[in-house]
Amino acid sequence: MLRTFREHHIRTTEILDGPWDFVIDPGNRGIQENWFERFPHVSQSMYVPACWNNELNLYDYEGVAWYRKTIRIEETQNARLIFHAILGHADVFLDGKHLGYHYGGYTPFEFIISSLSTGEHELVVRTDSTLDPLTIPTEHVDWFHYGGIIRPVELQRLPDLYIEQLKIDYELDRADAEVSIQVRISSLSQTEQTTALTLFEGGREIHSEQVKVVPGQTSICIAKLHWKDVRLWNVGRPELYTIQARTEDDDKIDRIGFRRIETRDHRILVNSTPVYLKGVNRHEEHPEWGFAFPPKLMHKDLDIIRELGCNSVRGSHYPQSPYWLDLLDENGIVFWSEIPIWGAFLPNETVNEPLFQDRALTMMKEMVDMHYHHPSVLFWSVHNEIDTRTQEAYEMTQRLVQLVKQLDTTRLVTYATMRPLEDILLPLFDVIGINKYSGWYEGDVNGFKDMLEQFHERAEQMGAGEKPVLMTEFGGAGIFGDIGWEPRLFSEDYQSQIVAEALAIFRDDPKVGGTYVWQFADTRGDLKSNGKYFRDRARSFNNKGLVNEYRKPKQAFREVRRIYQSWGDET
Ligand code: ADA
Repeated sequence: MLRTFREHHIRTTEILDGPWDFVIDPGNRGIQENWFERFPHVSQSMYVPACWNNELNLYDYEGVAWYRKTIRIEETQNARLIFHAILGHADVFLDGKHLGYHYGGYTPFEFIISSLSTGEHELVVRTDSTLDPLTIPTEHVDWFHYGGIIRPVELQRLPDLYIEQLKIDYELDRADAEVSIQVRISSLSQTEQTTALTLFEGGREIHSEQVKVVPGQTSICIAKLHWKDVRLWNVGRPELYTIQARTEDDDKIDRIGFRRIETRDHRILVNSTPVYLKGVNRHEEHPEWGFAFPPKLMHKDLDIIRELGCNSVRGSHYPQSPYWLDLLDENGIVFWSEIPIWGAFLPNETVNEPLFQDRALTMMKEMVDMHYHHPSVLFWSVHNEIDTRTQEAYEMTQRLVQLVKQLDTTRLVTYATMRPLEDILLPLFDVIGINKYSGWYEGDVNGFKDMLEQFHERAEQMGAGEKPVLMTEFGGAGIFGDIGWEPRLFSEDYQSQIVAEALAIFRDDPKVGGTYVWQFADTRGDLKSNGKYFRDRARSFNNKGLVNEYRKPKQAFREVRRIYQSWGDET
């Protein structure tokens, strides 16, 4: 399931999930040997979506792998082929012909194929999950290096005039909204065509016009509407609006929520009400599924997060599934969305590389496009823990922030810094996220007090003293089941003690506007027996979860639940 609601009532779509033919290519011979035309004798099948590392004998495999699926077309049609997410590099071939290349991991890409003929077609995908110094993330990253087609593949049937995009914007004046609905209608026809375009809100017609589209071109229609007394989307009290654009042969449905986001007095305001953000960091990962996280488990994560008393989730560290965001929209939970620049060991030379920067900009744009309509998204985050002391970091960040501001003027732009006392980027952002591990990687939990005091002073000096500060990471590891008489390192007792103490310190600081415990659930780490990083990850897991990888609660879960449930949403 891609979404919690139907995106089309008229357009027919087929989900190509299920077993695909699969072969790994450790020697990278496939291109030379034309595997896209002659797929090698199949050794196994691989379920799509999935991460191959979860299958037998492929746990460690990082590199090139090929997928093949035969599709049957009953009647010649125009088609839109969407890959909702493939990790790393992806080359797509149809009947031996290269359709295109995409680099990324957590965002969709697509191909339009006009007049796909009746009969069988062979779809081949070459993927490469290799991480290197210029990939995002780079090779040194604190999560397991999965590979595969991790979200569904969709084949849609398009009429000659099809809806390429539905984009909804609005401006709020109290509860009145100036709504602008933009529909792009593209032509795959040889002749000029005309269609009626009708817009509906919750089934009620709100606009209609005739649209002419020149062969091979796109017509852009913009409807400006004034809506009085809209129901606002609030934290914990969500209200959603479903909008459908319909032509004679096609349609597209999306959902929005009306809310205004601001910052004032170190707080995030939603519809003029300050909200204290009670959050967790959530990887969309599970030991049996990797990053191909099934919707059923998203419901479970949601239940646990609600039980914790959270009103916010940080999507660490990459764009998460639209289905997950739909659930957050429906439950009035705030989301922080970020791209996978994970920088703790990121060299400056990398930050400077044009290829790295281009990839980052593309990822940012694709993420904003994908999640644009979700009211739960309040923050776009451009990176995590890069070396924020350098001019190189400043320049790259400036480019990223500028791009986000061009794409979306309504949300807050942010990042997570691990060097709050030396960081030169503070003035670039609307909101500052701080990652710190006092009581775990450094000193005593009380170190947070000192750090925050110095940070506020420094922020003031840099002209960033008014910005809200969120504690975006803090915590410690507790191995599930290790409970004793005393709080030892790696015990559940120690973990719960430092998390509780840290929360009390942050809540006492009026300049801190919210907290995100690292982390929601234990996640598989990137352990290499010959590697120098992450050697403290017992069981090969990052054990700082409030629940373990199978979502069983640790003592820290109970402690955070007690604390979060005792705090109100407002400040
Ligand atoms: C960092 C990082 C997280 C995780 C954490 C930890 O702050 O952003 O992804 O690696 O440290 O557990 O050390």
